[in-house]
Amino acid sequence: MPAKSGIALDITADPLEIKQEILKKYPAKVARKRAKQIIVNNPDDGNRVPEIMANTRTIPGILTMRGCAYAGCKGVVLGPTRDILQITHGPIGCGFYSWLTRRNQTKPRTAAGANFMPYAMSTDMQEEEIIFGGERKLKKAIEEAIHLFHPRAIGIFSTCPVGLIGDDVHAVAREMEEKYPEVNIFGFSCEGYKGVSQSAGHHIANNKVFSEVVGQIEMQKEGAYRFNILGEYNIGGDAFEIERVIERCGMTLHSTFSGNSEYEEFASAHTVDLNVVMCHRSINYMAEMMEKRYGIPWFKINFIGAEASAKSLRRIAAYFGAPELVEKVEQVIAEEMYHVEAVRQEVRARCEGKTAMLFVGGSRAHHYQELFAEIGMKTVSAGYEFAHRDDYEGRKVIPNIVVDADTRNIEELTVEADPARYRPRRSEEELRQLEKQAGIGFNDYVGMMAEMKKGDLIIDDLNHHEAEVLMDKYKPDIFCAGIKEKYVIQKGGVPLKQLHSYDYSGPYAGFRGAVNFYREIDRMVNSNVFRFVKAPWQKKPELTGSYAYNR
Ligand code: CFM
Repeated sequence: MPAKSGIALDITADPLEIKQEILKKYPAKVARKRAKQIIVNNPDDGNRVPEIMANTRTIPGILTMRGCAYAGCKGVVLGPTRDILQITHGPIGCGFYSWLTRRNQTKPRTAAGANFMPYAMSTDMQEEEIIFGGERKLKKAIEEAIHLFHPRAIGIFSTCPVGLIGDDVHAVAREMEEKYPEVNIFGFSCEGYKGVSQSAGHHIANNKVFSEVVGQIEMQKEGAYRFNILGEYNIGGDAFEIERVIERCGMTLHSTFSGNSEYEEFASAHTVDLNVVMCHRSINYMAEMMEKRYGIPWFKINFIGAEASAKSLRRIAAYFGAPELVEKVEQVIAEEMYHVEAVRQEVRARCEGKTAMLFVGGSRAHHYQELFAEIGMKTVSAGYEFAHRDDYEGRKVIPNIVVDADTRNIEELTVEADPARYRPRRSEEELRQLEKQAGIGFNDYVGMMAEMKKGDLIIDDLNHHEAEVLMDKYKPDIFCAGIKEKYVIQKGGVPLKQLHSYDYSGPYAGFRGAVNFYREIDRMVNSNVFRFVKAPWQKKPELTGSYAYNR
């Protein structure tokens, strides 16, 4: 494996050849499908990129990096909310393994503030419930939770067996809400098998939170510039850093969906004047629905990367338009950048020209390229686990995306303007003006591929075999993925940075986060330790096999 020398490697690998190398292991039918999901990037001046196949089923037998719909709903979108009491209706493993492994942090505003995140709550389904039904046990669990914790809201999350045996979590929620009208109780049909990945769970979560929570409370936080951030989950404390910067700028972050968030903030999120979207994949549905019902415009921002953070702050300030705000934001950026710059230059001197690969869920494979670029590192290959074509190619392709049976299974809500509360925050003309003057792309996301280079290899739903080929051919200086990949890659002599949980580190968002990230990557790519690693399979012969499928 890689003869790591500490000097930057020249990337002479031909991406088309690497693609062929990957495909040649597969049976013909599998190779045909994977060929559409492995694309050599070729953006043109008009941000047009080649088409990639995404959001389709993983071929059985392939070791995918993906998770399930339950993970996307309970773990990802609702998990970081501290005071919605969350009950996993299912066998104990689902609840336990989705409990805080993502390192989403939280901090109640007052010492008395509710925080249920230290608890993993589950109905602990047994054979008896599988055979005779689990609704009775679920009702008991809800009553027990209400008596012990007095929550304002309870979410019930369905796991695979719930769908298979036909427990009606929504009927249970309604019944229990009648009995306890002071508690908002809602269920999610987020059985793990829904859709093709956790992406389905995001959509299910968006729908329920929108229809059952948003708009329930009329509350406005103080401040003239009030907005929500959608799709920021406070992994490793990211949201704390973003909150710090926004507060310094004198703006009001009303709610974050859902890092460091509270029920009341979700319930009153419709009162703000702007939504900005960080993770497009997991929450673009919410942004669209809130615009349709309440008239709140949205645009995409990114707080990963110091430059990206500065750009995002400038756009938010431009949207509100007040000269004193614009000035204050510039002052904050200048002060923050002063500290970032010193570290960036120092780290860049050691990292310039090194190469990175990023294979993460649905946003980070794109966002983190910013941070690498800031220290002079090149991304040579990247892909998402479960994102859709719009996250790769930009939202302009949405009308051309073919809706298949798996997607059709996930409910698309019909949303209309609220007769009393719809209020366009800006006129059409003002929005067009802002697009022209501040470069804000309302309702848009250009996607990852347009911002990557020609010849970069883009791979959707990367698997184990493909990761090995990439390692072998590109010999990257760092590989970014998750815990399932970490030790295989590191045994191969390349450091792996977990971009889901951040390993034990963070925050990486905002300005202080950028400094943390530069330091961490510097430490990893310039460490000698990986040079001495010999993987077990390099010493002993490897067992190999081939697919029997279709032969
Ligand atoms: Fe969005 Fe996320 Fe991501 Fe995601 Fe995730 Fe995550 Fe992720 Mo792991 S919401 S799509 S479902 S940015 S948990 S905080 S790191 S795969 S790239």
